[in-house]
Amino acid sequence: MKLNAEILNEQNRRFIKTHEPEYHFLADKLEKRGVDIKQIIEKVQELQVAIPSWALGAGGTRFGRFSYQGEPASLEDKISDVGLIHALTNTAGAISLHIPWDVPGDVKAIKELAASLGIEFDAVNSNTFQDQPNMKKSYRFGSLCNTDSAVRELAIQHNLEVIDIGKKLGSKSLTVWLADGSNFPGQHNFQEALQNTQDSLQHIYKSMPDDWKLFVEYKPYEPNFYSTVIQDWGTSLMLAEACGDRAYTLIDLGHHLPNTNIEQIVATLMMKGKLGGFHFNDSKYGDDDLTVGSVKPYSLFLIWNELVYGMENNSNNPIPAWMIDASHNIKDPLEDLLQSLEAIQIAYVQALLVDQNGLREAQRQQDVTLSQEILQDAFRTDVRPLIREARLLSNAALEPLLTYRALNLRGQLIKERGSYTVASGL
Ligand SMILES: [Mn+2]
Repeated sequence: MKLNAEILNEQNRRFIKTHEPEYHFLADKLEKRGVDIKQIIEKVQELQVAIPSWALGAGGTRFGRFSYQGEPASLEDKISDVGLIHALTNTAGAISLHIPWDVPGDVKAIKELAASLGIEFDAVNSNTFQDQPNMKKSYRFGSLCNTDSAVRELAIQHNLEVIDIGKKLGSKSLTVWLADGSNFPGQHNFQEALQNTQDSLQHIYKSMPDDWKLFVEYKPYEPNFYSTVIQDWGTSLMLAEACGDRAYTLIDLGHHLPNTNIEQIVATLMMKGKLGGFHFNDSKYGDDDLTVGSVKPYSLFLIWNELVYGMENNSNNPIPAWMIDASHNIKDPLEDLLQSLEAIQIAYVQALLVDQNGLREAQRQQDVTLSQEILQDAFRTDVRPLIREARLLSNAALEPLLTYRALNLRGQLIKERGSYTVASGL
């Protein structure tokens, strides 16, 4: 199924009368303050967030999984779902594949399909957190950290295969997230596990093409509950530095202990030029993988504020590879992603509205109250008319979620794919 501009234009006509006065009111107000509206709209149009192939089916928990009807059963279906989201939002122009869940059969056909929908292949993700059929050794006690060199070798070879698949598709980066860790005190020799992991990552790094980046993701706990080998940003940064210039830390918003100051981690890594990848989601307690912005929108704004500051001031840091890493288990996955994309854009635009000069001056004057006011003024601005305008100018939907529902796109997917499909890997 494919959406064309004609269908979207027809839908947009329903909303244009409400949109226009709202947009002009906000644009006038901001322009009077010296905000360059055109530049902000261009930035919104440029922002592209990769959709991971595992977020297109309903996610599960360790207690069970409830399938969602019309789920994508193949890689082609997954790409076509991202195509729908991209057509509605003009913000999801990339897909991030999980190997071995999404090994492409016909590479040429897959590339053509993606190109026809304006979709690029972002970072490829390796999987050494579960055993695959007919494996000679098991990842039960870890992969890159394992005390058994044969298991480490297996995990390294898997990563090299993932790089090979990515090369064929046009990906330029590899994301490594390890489940490696221990469940009980005494299970691991911490130093040996870390050393093995560093040696393994260096091997993978040296095998990457010269124009590729390696993203090292961290997580404090789960699936192991006593220790994780790459538990925090400091460990990830240390490993990235041990690998080389093209190895970076990847922040996943859900991979922190409660109340961690994530915006400060963003600032620290960007100052060092080492923030390479970014996974969006939201959480209340742990790695909950909830819809972006659904629980802590002010935190998301403060994080974006540091991301914007870093993008403007740290030319040594590449523009991070953006991805949504959430997959909810009871919502329509596509509706969930539309909500997440909107939340990302809202926080981004609010951060762009922060009066940076005023804030620097207030900080120099040690005016704590004014500094807070400047941030909160941006956060309390309803920026949705600017985002709608950006979508309108990109021939996308003024109201992606309402349009998705009005066109009964889920109903059409169910008709096409049936009620009982299950996405690969889930
Ligand atoms: Mn992640």
